[in-house]
Amino acid sequence: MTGPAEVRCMLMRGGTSKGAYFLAEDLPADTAERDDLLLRVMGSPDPRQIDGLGGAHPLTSKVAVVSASADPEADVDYLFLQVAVDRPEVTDRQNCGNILAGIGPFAVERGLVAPADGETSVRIRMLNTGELAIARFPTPGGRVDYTGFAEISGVPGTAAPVVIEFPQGSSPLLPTGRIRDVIAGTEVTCVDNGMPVVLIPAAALDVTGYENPKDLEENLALADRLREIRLEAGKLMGLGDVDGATVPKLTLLAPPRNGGAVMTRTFIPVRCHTSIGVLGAASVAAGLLLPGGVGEESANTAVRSDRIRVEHPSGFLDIETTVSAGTEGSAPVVRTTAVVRTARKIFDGTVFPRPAVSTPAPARPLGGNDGSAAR
Ligand code: NQM
Repeated sequence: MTGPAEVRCMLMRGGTSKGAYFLAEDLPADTAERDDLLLRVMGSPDPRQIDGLGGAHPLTSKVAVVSASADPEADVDYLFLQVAVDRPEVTDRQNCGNILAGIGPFAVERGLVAPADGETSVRIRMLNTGELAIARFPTPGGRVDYTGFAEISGVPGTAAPVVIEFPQGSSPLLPTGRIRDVIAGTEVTCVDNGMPVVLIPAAALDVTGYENPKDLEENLALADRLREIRLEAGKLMGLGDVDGATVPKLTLLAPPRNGGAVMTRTFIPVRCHTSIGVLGAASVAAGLLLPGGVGEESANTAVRSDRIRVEHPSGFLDIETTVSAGTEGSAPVVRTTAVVRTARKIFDGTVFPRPAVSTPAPARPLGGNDGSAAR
């Protein structure tokens, strides 16, 4: 596979993630060709991603593909692609609510959406799930203004707020049909409010839920238990064989420490998140709002209100969500979810992917001298 030698690309921070944003028309239409190109753009597979844009962690090895939408309910289509760091794999099996924060500004920057003078609202069809999101952000004088006073945990400083609303979705909130399941001997709640997540009381896995992410990642006994739960949960949640997949996520729950509703540690699904994903947090919040879930043992359910503060390793994320619990026999549904994020354009330009095939160099002495002068 060859593909283009250079591609127009914008590097953006979206929430607590960072990714390469592309117009769909700038990438190959063929999926295999596109994925091969993206691996070479990001520098995968390589644990350091030294020869590409990737930041050597799943949270900084992300791609957004954006185009004008043919759907009358949406302005743009957004496809999220997770580029694996140390495996040659690109997957569209999950969505990303953090990278989503950059989509509206990117759509304006690339001329897909005409900005208003003041604030612009962009309706985004998230192709990974088919659901809709509406993002609002400041555009004084018809230009995206990234500066402002919104603060989000996990990002230094402040920036302009991007307010994202998720109208009621269509996928079941409880994918197994039950508020609790026993999986691999552990009581869990499987929930999907935009991201499939398995909620697990940290204590059930012999950890506190307050450890730092690195220590949790190094706990091999924990990794084995999480893997066992994830593989079984994947089947019960209708996701099939999730070996090697990035979903479901696993969130350990512990009592809050800083006035929020719950403390979390989230595995995505092998590395431990340094904060928490947006849609992951939306699923945690919905799971806490439903009576009978495993959150009841660990969370402060007195803080059950429309705004749930989800604590995580680097601070907290506030999620506004309303859930109707479902009357006798009917399944619970989420009415709306909203969140504030920030985003920033880091660079806009041309990315030069690593060549498709590296040709072995002819053997010659160091220094570029082939020795012929000495002969
Ligand atoms: O849950 C990480 C992130 C995410 C996904 C992950 C996300 C979300 O923090 O909406 O944003 O769970 O892989 O970017």
